[in-house]
Amino acid sequence: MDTKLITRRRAIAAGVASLGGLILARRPTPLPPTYGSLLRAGDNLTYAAHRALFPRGSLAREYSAAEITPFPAVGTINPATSVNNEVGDRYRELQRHAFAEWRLPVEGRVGRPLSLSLADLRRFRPRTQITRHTCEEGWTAIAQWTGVPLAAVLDAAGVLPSARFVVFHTYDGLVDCLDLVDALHPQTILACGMNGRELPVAHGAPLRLRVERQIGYKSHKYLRRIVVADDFDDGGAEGDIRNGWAWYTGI
Ligand SMILES: Nc1nc2c(c(=O)[nH]1)N[C@H]1C(S)=C(S)[C@@H](COP(=O)(O)O)O[C@H]1N2
Ligand SMILES: [Mo]
Repeated sequence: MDTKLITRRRAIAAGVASLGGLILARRPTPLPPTYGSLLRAGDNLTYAAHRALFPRGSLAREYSAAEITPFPAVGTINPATSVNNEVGDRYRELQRHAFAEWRLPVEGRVGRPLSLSLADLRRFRPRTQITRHTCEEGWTAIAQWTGVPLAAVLDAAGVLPSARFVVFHTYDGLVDCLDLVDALHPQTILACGMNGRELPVAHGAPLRLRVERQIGYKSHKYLRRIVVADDFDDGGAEGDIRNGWAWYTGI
């Protein structure tokens, strides 16, 4: 009888371990490297405090359709307009065919590497959320986003137990990552729809990330590739930290 009880408990534990449990069962996430930057050392303090103090699944505020505002598309350059650049050329080609040939590799430390078309992504159970985007430049805007929870895609790919980060590569050359707390957060979605329409190129077509528990620049546009990794990767000292962008900007 005891054995039966244990078996049942194990079975329940195994079921739960597929998503949220993924985090709890793991070693703590290592702090990102500082590359000798004082700024990054300070960010690490904020990061450690947020992770220690705040509940993991707590949701960012969601709004009603009546609260949707105009939404600027600033600061980013359509990757197709960058010339003499292989990735930009590829984006231009994909855009010409309405992203029919666009595929999103989900690879790295996963049991089942994926290569997802937009049609594949639409087969996942969708999530729609109306949230406020906060740009580090001082403006905010509210929009409705429709997409697939990143957690569902990661679950389909089967994240290996040693993995700690999810790395994003974009068609405008960005490399950045999230820890698993933010990657598996229910409001972290891969969005292909904005305000009830297809995501426009200016806002990151065909697919962008929405990370509602961080400042707007973590919501990467023009997604090209997702890599599940054991180790931290944000493009290194030559990446965005060089320009003063913090890795963790929890709100
Ligand atoms: N690939 C990519 N994603 C990006 C950026 C970028 O330059 N490249 N800029 C970020 C910043 S600073 C902001 S404020 C938002 C802007 O999103 P929007 O163009 O939809 O307003 O995208 C974020 N995602
Ligand atoms: Mo921004």
